[in-house]
Amino acid sequence: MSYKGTIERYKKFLPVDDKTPIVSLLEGDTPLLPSARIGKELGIDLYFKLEGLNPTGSFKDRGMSLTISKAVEVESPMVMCASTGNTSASAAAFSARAGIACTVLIPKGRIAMGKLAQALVHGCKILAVEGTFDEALDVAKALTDKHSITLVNSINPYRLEGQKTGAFEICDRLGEAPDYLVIPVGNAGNITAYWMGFKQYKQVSITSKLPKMIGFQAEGAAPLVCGHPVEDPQTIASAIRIGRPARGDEALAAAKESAGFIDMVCDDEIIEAYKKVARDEGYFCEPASAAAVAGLIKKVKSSEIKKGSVVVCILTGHGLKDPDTAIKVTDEMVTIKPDLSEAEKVLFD
Ligand code: AN7
Repeated sequence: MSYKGTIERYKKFLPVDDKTPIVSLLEGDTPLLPSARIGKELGIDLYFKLEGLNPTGSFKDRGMSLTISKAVEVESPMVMCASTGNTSASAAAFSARAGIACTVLIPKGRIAMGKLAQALVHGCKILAVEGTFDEALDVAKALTDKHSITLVNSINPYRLEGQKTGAFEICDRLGEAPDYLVIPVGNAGNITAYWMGFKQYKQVSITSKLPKMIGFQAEGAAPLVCGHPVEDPQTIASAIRIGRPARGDEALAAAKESAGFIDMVCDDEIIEAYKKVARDEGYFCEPASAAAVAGLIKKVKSSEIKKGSVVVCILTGHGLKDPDTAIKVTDEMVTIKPDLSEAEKVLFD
């Protein structure tokens, strides 16, 4: 049996035809891991979608496969994105695969080390912008408006089309949509894409129900919760340090239409959940992904998410993307001499 990426597996639901060149790294088909402990503690039937197991370590690969394929189809000379790190890593990898030029704009000093390493090693052009992500995106938009360069941020509709395959996989695996879909929100493309995917699968009767869409932003970067843009967003979860989400209106509409909501969690809650997933579940996700887990825990405790329900939580990116944060928020290492008795003393005294 041959391996298939997202486009080949879900061709009939995507805007492709036989002439579309498929650029794929066999992304998607990520595990839906049943929770070992957190679900039981909360009294819900909980699954984690391990999007960090995509080829570049985040969910961005789903949308990037389709977006780069379409850019190659129209013979675009270059693709470009602004990014808090994961989009740039994915764009760099898929462009390398396609053999197409790629430029990424990143907020200087504000993206996680693993993500920067990825962009560097794939050999794209990197512009480190002295400013926020939102300001970098403004420059990317201006450049792509003026020159013949394809913007591959989630303003590009193909990004959402590709990312909706995550919703398809969940329904295919569970037999229908869950009661709740819990997801972190930054530029707001992913929650928008998942909602599109669930609605499309309901239209063709693959699922009979739709989930409530529950999104979480970080407190210092929560424009959709506060109801206004945030000029200088702050959070330890650098992936979602975004003050003017490009798909904000669609995300709010998805929450409303589905009878869900978008709320926020603070950095302490994010870090607590980040360690809890690693320690109670054995899976290492990045801080932005843990925002969803933090929010989930809070909302089950407040009964805004009902006990007994089926919940899928999207763990959007791999923990190894951001080793600095992992090391910064833990300090449980004991230094010893290479000596048996010293080791025994530390372990058993
Ligand atoms: C791990 O890479 O915006 O709400 O430029 O990397 O669809 O933006 C990343 C976002 C959640 C939020 N989790 O998703 C970028 C970027 C992780 C992320 C989000 C991001 P959206």
